[in-house]
Amino acid sequence: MTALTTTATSIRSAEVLVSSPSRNFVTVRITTEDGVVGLGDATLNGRELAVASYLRDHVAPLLVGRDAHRIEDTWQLLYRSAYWRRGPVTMSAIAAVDMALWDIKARLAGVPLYQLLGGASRSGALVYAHASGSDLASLGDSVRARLEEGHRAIRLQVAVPGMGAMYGVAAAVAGRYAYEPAKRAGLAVEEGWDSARYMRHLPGVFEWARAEFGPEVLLLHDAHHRLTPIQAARLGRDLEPYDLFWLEDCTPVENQESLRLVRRHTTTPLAIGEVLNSVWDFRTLIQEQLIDFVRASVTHAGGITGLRRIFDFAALYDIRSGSHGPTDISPVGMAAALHLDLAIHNFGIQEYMEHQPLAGEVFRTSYSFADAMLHPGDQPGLGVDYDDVAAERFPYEPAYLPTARLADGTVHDW
Ligand code: GCO
Ligand code: MG
Repeated sequence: MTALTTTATSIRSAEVLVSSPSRNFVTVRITTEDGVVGLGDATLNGRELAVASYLRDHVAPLLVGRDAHRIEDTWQLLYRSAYWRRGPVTMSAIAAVDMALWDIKARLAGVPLYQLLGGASRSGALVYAHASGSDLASLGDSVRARLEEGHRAIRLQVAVPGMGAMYGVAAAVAGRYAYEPAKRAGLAVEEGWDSARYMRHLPGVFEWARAEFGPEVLLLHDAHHRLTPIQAARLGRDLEPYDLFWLEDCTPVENQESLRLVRRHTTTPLAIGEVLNSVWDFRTLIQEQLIDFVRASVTHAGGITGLRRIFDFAALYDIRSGSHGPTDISPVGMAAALHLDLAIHNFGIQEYMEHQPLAGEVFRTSYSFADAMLHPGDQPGLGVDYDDVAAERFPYEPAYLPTARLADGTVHDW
C-alpha cells in the first residue's frame, strides 16, 4: 500500500479549525475528492493548540490521498507509526480523524452513524446533568431546575464551608446552568482544597438531598481525583446510605492498584477514566473489576474506534459505559458519543453539560433531549455541521484550568 490511487473517496484535504464560541474548540474537517465532509472533535481543554499543531503539522499531510473508507487502517497507522504512542495529545488527534472518517462513511451510506455501529440498542441515551451550589439552598434550586427540565440523573457538587472557590460549583445557578472551569482571563486562577473538611461535609449533603428529593432520582458526585486511597474508601462507605449512582474519580488515576483498597471497603459504585486515553490504560481497572463505569471520552480516547474497544473490553467484566461529556467535549464529540451510546449493549449513562447558545451558532447539531435521554438524531453521519462564517467571529482565546492548593500552599490534584 505505498502508491495511492486517487478515487472519489480519497481524502482531498484535512483542515484544523480552531474557534471559541463561548469556549475553545478544535475541530477537524476531512473532505473527500467528491466533496463529502466529515467532522471530528480534537478539543483538549487548556492545551488546545498542542493538538491543533499535532494535527496540522504532523497528521494532515499523512491523510491526503488516503481512502477515507479505511478507518481501522488509518487509526492503526496514526497510532503505530507515530512510535510515540498514547497520551492525551496523540489520542485526541487520532480521535478527531477517526470521528471524521466515521462521519464520512455514514454520510456516504446515507444513514445515521449508529446504524453502522450495529444499530440502536435503546430508544435514547440516559444522561446526567450537573447541579451545584454555594450552600444547600442554592444547590436545592439548582437540582429543582434540572428536574423541571426533565432530568432524572443529577451530579451534585457543593461548596465546602471555609474552603472558597472549588471545582464543580457554578458561580451563579439561576437560569441557564453555566459552569466553565477553564478561565479565559487571568491565567493563574487558584482554588483551595482541604480533604478533611470535604469528607466531613459531603455525606450530610447527600443525606439532605435524599430527604429532599426522594429515593428515585439518580445522584452522582465527582471527587475529581483528590483523595488518598484510604480517604476514598472512607468516603465511599460514608455515602453508602444515600445510594449514589456513582462516585467519580475518587483518587488520582495513575495508581490503579490503589482502587483495590477502595473496593475492599465500599459498595458505592465507582466511575473512573476521563483522563485515560486507551484500552491499555484501563487494563487493571477493568480486569480486576475495580470500577463499575468506564468514564472515558470519545475525544480523548482515540475516537469511536478507540472508545468502542474500551467499552467492549469492559463488557466482558460487566462494567458499563459512562461517557465523559462536559462542555469541553465539542458538539461534534457529543454527537459521536451519543451514536456509540445508542449502539453498544453495556451502556450506562452519558454526561451532558449543555453548551452555551453561542456554540450553537458554529455547530449545527441534530441531537435532541426528551424523557431524560438524548438521541443523536437521524441525519446521515454524525448529524453536525460547522459554520465557517460564524466561526470567524470567535477566534481562539487562551484559557487555562485552575490550580488547587492546600492551605499551606502545596499544589494539590485539581
Ligand atoms: C467531568 C469532568 C470535567 C473536567 C473537565 C476538564 O466530570 O465532567 O471532571 O468537569 O473537569 O473536563 O477539562
Ligand atoms: Mg469528572
